[in-house]
Amino acid sequence: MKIGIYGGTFNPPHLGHLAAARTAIDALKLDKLLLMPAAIPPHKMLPENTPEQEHRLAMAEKMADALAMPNVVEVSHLELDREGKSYTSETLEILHQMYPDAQFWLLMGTDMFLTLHQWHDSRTVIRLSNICVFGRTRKDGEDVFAAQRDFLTKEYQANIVTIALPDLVDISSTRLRELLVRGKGREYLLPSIYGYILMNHLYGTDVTLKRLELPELRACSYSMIYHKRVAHVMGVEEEAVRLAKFWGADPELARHAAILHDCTKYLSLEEHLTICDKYRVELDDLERQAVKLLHSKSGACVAKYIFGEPDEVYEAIFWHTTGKRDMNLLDKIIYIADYIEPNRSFDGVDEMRKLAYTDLEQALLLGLEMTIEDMEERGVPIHSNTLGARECLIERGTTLKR
Ligand code: DGI
Ligand code: FE
Ligand code: FE
Repeated sequence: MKIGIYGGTFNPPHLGHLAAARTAIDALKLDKLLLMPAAIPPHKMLPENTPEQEHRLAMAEKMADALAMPNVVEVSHLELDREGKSYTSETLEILHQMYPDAQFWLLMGTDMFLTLHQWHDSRTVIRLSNICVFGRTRKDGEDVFAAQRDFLTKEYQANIVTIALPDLVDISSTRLRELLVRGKGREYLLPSIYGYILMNHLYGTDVTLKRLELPELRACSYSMIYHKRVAHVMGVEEEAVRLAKFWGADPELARHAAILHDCTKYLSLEEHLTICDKYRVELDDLERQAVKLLHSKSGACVAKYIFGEPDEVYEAIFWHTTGKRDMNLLDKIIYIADYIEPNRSFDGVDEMRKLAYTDLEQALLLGLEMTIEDMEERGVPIHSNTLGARECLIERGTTLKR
């Protein structure tokens, strides 16, 4: 088994780190890549505005999630959990005990590589691990590496591989932190990490979360969900705006509701209940037990009270999972967009897509019928608002020609 170790302060992790991780996995054919956020010892000079460890860890987790290789990429707490300064030699010794048969690859940039012989117990480091060096800019080629590589190979019997990063994102964390204070730097970050920084006001980013510009609003929303759901949310945004323009609803309200509609999807039951209690949302017994039903309620609260969205957006998110009697145009659009966005594929999706642009009520009814059928098959209790939404349409003469 080949294990890569990518250590750093990840303060914050940026697209350069992401590209390096991806390239290393490919080039070295790694079976596992450990992202290893370093502990910053208390006596060391901290860079300005360094966030709490907990935040650096959360950001590293987001980077791992965005690499979308859950069986390969892992965030290791090994160095954060140890007191004080962590020596790489010690980390490697621990890892060797954890994975006795593994072959290790330590990933590092040029600067680190050029001082490798001066590290604490560098002989142990080189004995226990192979070395993989990233070229940071195109000019760091062979000529810069060559002397150090020859030296380490002769003196320490090091095994060294150098890889050039394609389309290199040339940014350092130091420079990025300077940009962030001045309200810049978004283009160097994963949206989910940028959003996390904004929502937690890290690195001196002091923006109010009410009425954000769209890229910032999207980033915040994506920071609250897993990477695998982002495409769905983007699809709902696209579909909701298209439907709003087609049916004469406000496309910007539709867009905002779509961007935020699933933002609390991954909260725990407890977290949903805390939010709903705080904002005095009345819940019935079924809702109190069903996380699936709660994310629309808590999501609506987050949209309104954290991001300052207007009531129309609150309502559309609030009803997007069950629907209800007397849905307004925007409510219907968000419900349907969620069902038919371009990434969805299920039996009947094409029919529903066609109806969405010919008869909105029929599209809605079809969605409700499919949900009810599906719930019945799975033996899940159907919420009275779902049934009410269907009843209301039928009472008003909507029928499905199936
Ligand atoms: O959040 P999404 O996955 O994009 O979609 P959604 O908000 O429509 O949530 C779908 C989930 O909600 C799905 O697992 C079924 C569940 N759901 C929808 N209507 C009802 C329901 N669950 C219960 N118990 N009762 C309902 O009436
Ligand atoms: Fe949802
Ligand atoms: Fe959704």
